[in-house]
Amino acid sequence: MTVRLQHRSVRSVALLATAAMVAACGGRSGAQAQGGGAGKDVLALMQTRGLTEADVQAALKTYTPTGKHDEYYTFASGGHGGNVIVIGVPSMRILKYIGVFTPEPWQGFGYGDESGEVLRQGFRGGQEITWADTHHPALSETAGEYDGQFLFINDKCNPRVAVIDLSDFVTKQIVGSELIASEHGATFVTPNTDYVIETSQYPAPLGGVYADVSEFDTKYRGAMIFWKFDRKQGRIVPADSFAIELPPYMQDLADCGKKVSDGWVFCNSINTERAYGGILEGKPPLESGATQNDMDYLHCIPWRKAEAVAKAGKTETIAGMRVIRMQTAIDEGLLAFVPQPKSPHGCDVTPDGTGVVVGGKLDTHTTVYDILKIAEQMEQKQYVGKDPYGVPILDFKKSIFGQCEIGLGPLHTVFDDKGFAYTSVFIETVVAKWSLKDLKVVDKLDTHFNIGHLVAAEGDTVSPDGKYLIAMNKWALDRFAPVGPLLPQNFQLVDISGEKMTLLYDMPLPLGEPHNAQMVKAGKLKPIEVYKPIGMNPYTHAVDPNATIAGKERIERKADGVHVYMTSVRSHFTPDIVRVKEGDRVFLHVTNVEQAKDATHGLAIGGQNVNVSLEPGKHCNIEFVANKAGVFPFYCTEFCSALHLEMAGYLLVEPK
Ligand code: K7E
Ligand code: CUA
Repeated sequence: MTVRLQHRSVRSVALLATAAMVAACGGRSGAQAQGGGAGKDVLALMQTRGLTEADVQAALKTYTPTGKHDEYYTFASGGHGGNVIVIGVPSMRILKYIGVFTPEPWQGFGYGDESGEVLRQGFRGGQEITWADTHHPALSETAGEYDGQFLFINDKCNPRVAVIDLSDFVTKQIVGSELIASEHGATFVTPNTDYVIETSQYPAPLGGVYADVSEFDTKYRGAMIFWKFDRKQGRIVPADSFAIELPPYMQDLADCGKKVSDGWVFCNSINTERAYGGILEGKPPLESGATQNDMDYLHCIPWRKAEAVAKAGKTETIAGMRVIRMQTAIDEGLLAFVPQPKSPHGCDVTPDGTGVVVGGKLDTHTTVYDILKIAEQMEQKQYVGKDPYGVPILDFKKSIFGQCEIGLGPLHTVFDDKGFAYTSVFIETVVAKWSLKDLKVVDKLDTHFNIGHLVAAEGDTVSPDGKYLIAMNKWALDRFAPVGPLLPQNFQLVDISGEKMTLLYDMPLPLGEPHNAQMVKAGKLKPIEVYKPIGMNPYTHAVDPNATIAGKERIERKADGVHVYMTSVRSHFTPDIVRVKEGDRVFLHVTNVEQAKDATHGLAIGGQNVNVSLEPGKHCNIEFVANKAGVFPFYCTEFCSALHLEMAGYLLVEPK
């Protein structure tokens, strides 16, 4: 297809291109003359490639020349990949995959060293689990602002929460509770990251016990877990965490209050009908059973009050978790409901903390709840009814600011710096921009195609940046070259700095449904360049007691097996010959004694499923049993120097 450019548009593009060239040349002498020529070249290029003026503008807004860094990091969940994808904005270049719940070979995550311990923390009931359905990453916050220190992410399928340290972009901890059997409303942090919220989705008997589904109403429950985060240690402390028992509805998404509503957490829900399927047992399918009611319930929880109740010991321990039972929560005023229209989804607190925006998958409105009105009614116990479990219900009309007529199937909402909200509208497949002041839609942008979440620059903090938004679309359909029936997802970068939203870039994401993301100013992160001092263990944040000092390499036979104290440096391992006997347990204590940036080695051993990454200064402890006699070459997996191929050695396993 050829694109014909209007004369006027051709001229303005030439001007645009020229201006861009001049700007890029930094006004050096001759730039003007060169710019003119380049403008003509750009025009020719545009015509050959069939690009419009808008295309060129979009390209100029996203193109990031070699050596230049991006303005924002986006941390996207890897969906079924069970990992996190780090993306630069506006270039949309992938910067890193972070192994989280899934082994990640490139990072040596889960292949022989202590990273395997982290993965094992996430096994449930002795069951090895090496995948996850990651949904909602959350950056740590200080006073409601991203502070660039930690990232949390959940696993919907096997309810777990992971802690990633952004000083080295490594997953340090996985916690999970068998209190609940699945989750969705995670991870969301309180404004100072005191707690990481994780809320169940599909009700089940608490604590992993059995009860037939016919006992759904009496034995099945939901729960919201408050994982206590210790920022100094950079770890969640399960012993200081607690949960609140909830009715067996499907709790969906949550968000924490901020500023005036600091101390509150909200969670929308679906299936207050308590349907549970049973197609072959003469019951309607779950989906139709769960959509009978016109209203479900927004859960309103004053978490600081709940924390005090937990501290006062008014809890019961189930599956190792301190649980505030539902009746206690009701008696102590920790839980109230406000009706929510038609299969609600999304739960997003406004930047000033006064409102919480909820969409509705089968609705045409977003509803803005007024948190202060909710708090006041709960304070004065002004209830209009009770649910079957005795949870008080507030009046819908008395609890809202109002509603915005937005389009069919509004889901999630993020915010900018000018008082606008941006809502993903699933059925209509658009981003709708609307004013928080008068609840009117001012612009809509088509997405390609079905949009799920969307993320804006610092768009869920107390001070959003505006500028950029990414629509995370679940269907790519015709956007990319075909790759078989399983298509990539499509991340669309949108410029939201002007009155009208403009689409800038399509980025295929070749992983399963990467649900949500966080976008943070790049300058807020201060990642380390090398591990210091030499011998640092990333999992203990200390020099490892087994760190090997250059010149002190050795092999020692001890009661528990053969300990090899090894160093790596360009371009050799010391020792490079390791002799053990068949059946020996082998401990490799390997320190990369380099301190030069990017002087990374890897250590892979044939036949042992051992593969670690040794960034400069890092120490790792590898453990395996040499249960097969033979000769096993080991080598460095990073092309670290001209003699990288020579960076190798032998593990000799002598027969018994
Ligand atoms: Cu956050 Cu994908 Cu709207 Cu989960 S959601 S399903
Ligand atoms: Cu070290 Cu290659």
